[in-house]
Amino acid sequence: WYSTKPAFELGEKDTTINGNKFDKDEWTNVTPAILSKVNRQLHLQPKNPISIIRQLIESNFTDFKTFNEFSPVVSTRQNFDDLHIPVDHPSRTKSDNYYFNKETVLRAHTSAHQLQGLASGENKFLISGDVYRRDEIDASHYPVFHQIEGFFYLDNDLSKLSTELKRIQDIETPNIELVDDTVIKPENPVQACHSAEASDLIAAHLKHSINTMIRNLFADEKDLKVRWIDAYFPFTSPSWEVEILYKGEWLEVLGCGVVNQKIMNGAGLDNKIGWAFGMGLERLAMVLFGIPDIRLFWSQDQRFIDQFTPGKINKFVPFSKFPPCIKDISFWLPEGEWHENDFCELIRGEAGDLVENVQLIDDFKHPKTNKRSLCYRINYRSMDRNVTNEEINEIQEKVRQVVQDQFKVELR
Ligand code: FA5
Ligand code: MG
Repeated sequence: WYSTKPAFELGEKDTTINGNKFDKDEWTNVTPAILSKVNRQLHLQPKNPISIIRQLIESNFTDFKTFNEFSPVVSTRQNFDDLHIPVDHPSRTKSDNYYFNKETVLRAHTSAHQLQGLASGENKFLISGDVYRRDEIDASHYPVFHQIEGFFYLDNDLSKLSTELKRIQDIETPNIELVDDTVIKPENPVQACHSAEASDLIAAHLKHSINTMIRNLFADEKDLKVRWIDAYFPFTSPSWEVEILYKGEWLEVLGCGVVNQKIMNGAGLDNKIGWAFGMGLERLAMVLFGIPDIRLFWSQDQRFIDQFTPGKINKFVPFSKFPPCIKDISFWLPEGEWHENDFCELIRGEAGDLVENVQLIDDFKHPKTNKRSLCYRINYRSMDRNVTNEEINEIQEKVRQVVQDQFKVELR
């Protein structure tokens, strides 16, 4: 589709996104590269693997209401405060998030919409969407990815909880190797306001629901191993993460837990008890479709998109990659802190999707002056065409300029 107005505009004093204007302040750090992704909505493009996975998950959670069109532009209240994330929590920092201003941010997780889901009055719902985090650059990290949130609650009543647990346990599912040796411990406790029995029942319901979903999704994968580990989130307790063994490495796919009762009470649901999970769709899609690079999901190349069919999981057949262009940059650091995320972000600002990965290849401290020197290797490559050395040199020159200006480094 085409729109006559640009979806976003970065002005001197404010930023406009889909018709809404936000004043800039010292928190503003959204970039054109990131804002250009906001309307892509891969989770709603029927032939994109992200959307195919979303639908398969939705069909696994029968009777769950689905919300897939909440705007990714949210208040810091929605993204943090509503979830009882402490004011000084590191997940709030400017180096981890994309802020329009002090009060408005691109959501960093679908949990930002838990209260909206609760306000709908539904007791079982799923929320999917694009989420944004400033992060490193490589084959499995991209500043935009997709999550699906699950939320379920019930009367805090032991007999109702047991009946409901029994109901879902009676549904048959394929078998896979699944390890869960987590036990309740002081570092990952039952909430003081919950009885151990009720918390255990809702946790068993959560774990069974997630294990069933994973078993169904991965029914055709050979030798799949899944494990549960303890975790921490300010908005759940106890909390866990689920990991999948993929190509010899444990890949974290979701976080979950028993919902912080303050969230339930805040929504007027004092006599209910609930669970929630948040799962990354790219990680699942990479395993299930055999997609080697997270940037491929964004490819507009027909050789990518035409390989997929709604409702179906099939292995991706790689098409020839265009050659990379590799450039190094080294510099002496000034005094003070060095944030790699800010550096990566700056490169992305200049190179957009042409940057495939950024890797620290040398970290050297001068024995006499104590000055630290870093060397990064930047791998440039296009998903859809050949890049020329001239155009990459031009980008690299800009990167050098901006790195020098912004971080006051001394280029070598
Ligand atoms: C969260 O985002 C919590 N909101 C999840 C949650 C929801 C917990 C509800 C409890 C209750 P976390 O930051 O761990 O947690 O991210 C959840 C999942 O998103 C990860 O397990 C992973 O699958 C995916 N994910 C996180 N960061 C990235 C990334 N940079 N690239 C791709 N996927 C990612
Ligand atoms: Mg995590």
